[in-house]
Amino acid sequence: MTDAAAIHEEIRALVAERDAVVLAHNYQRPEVQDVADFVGDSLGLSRQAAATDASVIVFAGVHFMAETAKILSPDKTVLMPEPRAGCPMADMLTGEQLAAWREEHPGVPAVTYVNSSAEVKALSDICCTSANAVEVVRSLGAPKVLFGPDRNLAVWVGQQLPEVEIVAWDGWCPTHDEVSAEEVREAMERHPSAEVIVHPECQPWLTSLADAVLSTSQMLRYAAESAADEFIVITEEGLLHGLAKAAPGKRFVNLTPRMICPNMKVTTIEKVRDSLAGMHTAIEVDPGVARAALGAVERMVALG
Ligand code: CIZ
Ligand code: SF4
Repeated sequence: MTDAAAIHEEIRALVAERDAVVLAHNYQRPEVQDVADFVGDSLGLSRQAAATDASVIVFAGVHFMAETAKILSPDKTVLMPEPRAGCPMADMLTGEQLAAWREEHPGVPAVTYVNSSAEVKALSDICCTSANAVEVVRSLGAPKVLFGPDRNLAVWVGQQLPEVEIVAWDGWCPTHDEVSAEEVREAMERHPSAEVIVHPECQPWLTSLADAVLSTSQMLRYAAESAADEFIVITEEGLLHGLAKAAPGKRFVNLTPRMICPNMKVTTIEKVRDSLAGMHTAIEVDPGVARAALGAVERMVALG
């Protein structure tokens, strides 16, 4: 048995012993995805966290995702194998900043990307993910909305809904924002018949040349259903593992150098095992903040 297979066995035994469920994000290391009960995007994993009967949720992802699981399931123990896994974009908008921003725009609803802290969610009218941002903003029927923290997703949503004035916070994802035009041009020259699929956290020049702008869950579906058999995939490289499973036999080209979110890679199978064995690190959210944040998350989940 390989080392990885032995650790997988240890993890599965601990999962049963602890009455746990392991949730892994689409950007996690392949061997972490392979040991999880569910792999998905933050919306899908939030749904799993809300629906599970297990008493312990082990969250292989970044901090805001584990916090969202705790907000949805306050009575469960939510463990992060590597609690230092943060999201730099989420740190770009603080609760204090959002409160001040809202004061500058009285009466304007605030839509917050789930890539944000519990404090920020608690001060928001509704959350969204990259999979449902357009639908969420449309559902408000408002002529103007504040949208944070991702400026690129804000522009993308505004292009889909020209009737809504989107006021964007100036945050961004370092992994998706820093793709160079040269890399994309070279990949397109090397693979002229490939479809270009781009995540909406990328800059507008890049989403405007895409064949499709999609969240990770949408990319998995799209690749399986499209008539094309080759794709240039412009999102965090962890998704390539899921794409190969979702559309076997198709070819997926990542950019060089590869797009990697360092925070998504700090969780390893060894850390997943150790967190279950030692029951650490439990994520806590202040109950008052969690109650207020739950409203914004539930309004999003209720949209379907
Ligand atoms: O919503 C998510 O999980 C993220 C961060 C990306 C995506 O498109 O799925
Ligand atoms: Fe945050 Fe970007 Fe990493 Fe996602 S890929 S967790 S948005 S830094």
